[in-house]
Amino acid sequence: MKVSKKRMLAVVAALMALAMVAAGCSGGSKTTGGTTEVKEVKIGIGAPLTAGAVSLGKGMERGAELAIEQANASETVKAAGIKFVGVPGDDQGDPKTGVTVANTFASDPALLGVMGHLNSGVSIPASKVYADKKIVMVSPASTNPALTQQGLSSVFRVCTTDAVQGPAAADYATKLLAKKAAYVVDDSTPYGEGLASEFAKQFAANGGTVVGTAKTSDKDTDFNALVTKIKGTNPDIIYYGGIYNAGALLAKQSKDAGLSAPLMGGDGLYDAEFIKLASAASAEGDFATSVGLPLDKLPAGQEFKSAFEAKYPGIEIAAYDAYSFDAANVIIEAIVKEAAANGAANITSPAARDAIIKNVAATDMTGVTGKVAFDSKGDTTNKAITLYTVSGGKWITKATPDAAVTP
Ligand code: ABU
Repeated sequence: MKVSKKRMLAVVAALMALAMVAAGCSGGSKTTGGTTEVKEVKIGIGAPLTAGAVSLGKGMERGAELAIEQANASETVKAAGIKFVGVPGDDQGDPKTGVTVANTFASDPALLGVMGHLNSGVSIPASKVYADKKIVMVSPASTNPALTQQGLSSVFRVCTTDAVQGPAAADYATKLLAKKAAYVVDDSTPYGEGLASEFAKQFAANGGTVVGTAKTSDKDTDFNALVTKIKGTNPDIIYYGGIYNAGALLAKQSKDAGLSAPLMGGDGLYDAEFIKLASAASAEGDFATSVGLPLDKLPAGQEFKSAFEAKYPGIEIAAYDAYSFDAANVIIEAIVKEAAANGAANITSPAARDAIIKNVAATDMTGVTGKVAFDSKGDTTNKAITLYTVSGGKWITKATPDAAVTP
């Protein structure tokens, strides 16, 4: 991926030049006895890697590692006297494990930023740990609004929130798909509850009827009793707030029971594993929204795909790989800018940590996912939501926000 990377590095190079003039110094690196010292800076990669939404979590790791590899190969980062190291932390999609991972990250003085986490239920408690240690956190994927409503200046996300995704899904359901009767289920996680509730409000506001609601668990595997209940209400769509692991089983069991209403959910369903777990036949015609635009609609999408395929041959790009690439680059850019201004040797100081957080807040970058910038709470200014559907065993784009969402 060269274009957006080039743009990012050009900005950093210009900032470095300005900073060097202002500081009257020769750059971020320090030369001792003819040897240039390189400061190792760590970026935590917090994601579910062995349990929970592993397919999405592994994608986050891939995206961040690609950004780190490209940064380390760039002359700008070398000149700043920095070498980045990605440190994976397996939160297993579990809030308690996530806090343990956060504390491990926070105990490392060389760790200055965290690209993560995936699950809002993990990101919210972990973000407090990072805030205490002035570690900047950029989530590529946690969409529950509460994450950025805590008043923590170190917390950011490059994905939009479920206050945008839920209503957008309801608009697609009512205005594009002409659905009138929704049965709304959530998995009792902060993500699932918030998303389902935002969907239900907007579905009703658009004139639809919520014919029933149910709460499940993200660990549930048997939905047969619920499916019988849903069948009795005759919905023309089932909305599920939750992740693909359980969502796929609900999709399968509802189709097995003869329900023709498609399942619709959010970005937590938008993964190839959903189709694999449900079976292509059961998932056919189901829907998921996800944040942003599809890669093929983004100017730097093809270049990202080429770089991705070169590093990870044969691996499919998942929903949050590109967002994780951009989130990691936001952190990298902020650190390089500070190293250029005040020297790599000081980069782990409390003052540098404050400056890195401020640099992230001021991000104005063209990433793979589009323009990357934050509002005063740390939320992205990119609020696009795309609708996908399963067709022939694959997710395909059904509608993008630039197309009119009208019947
Ligand atoms: N946004 C999908 C990932 C799950 C979450 O936000 O909790």
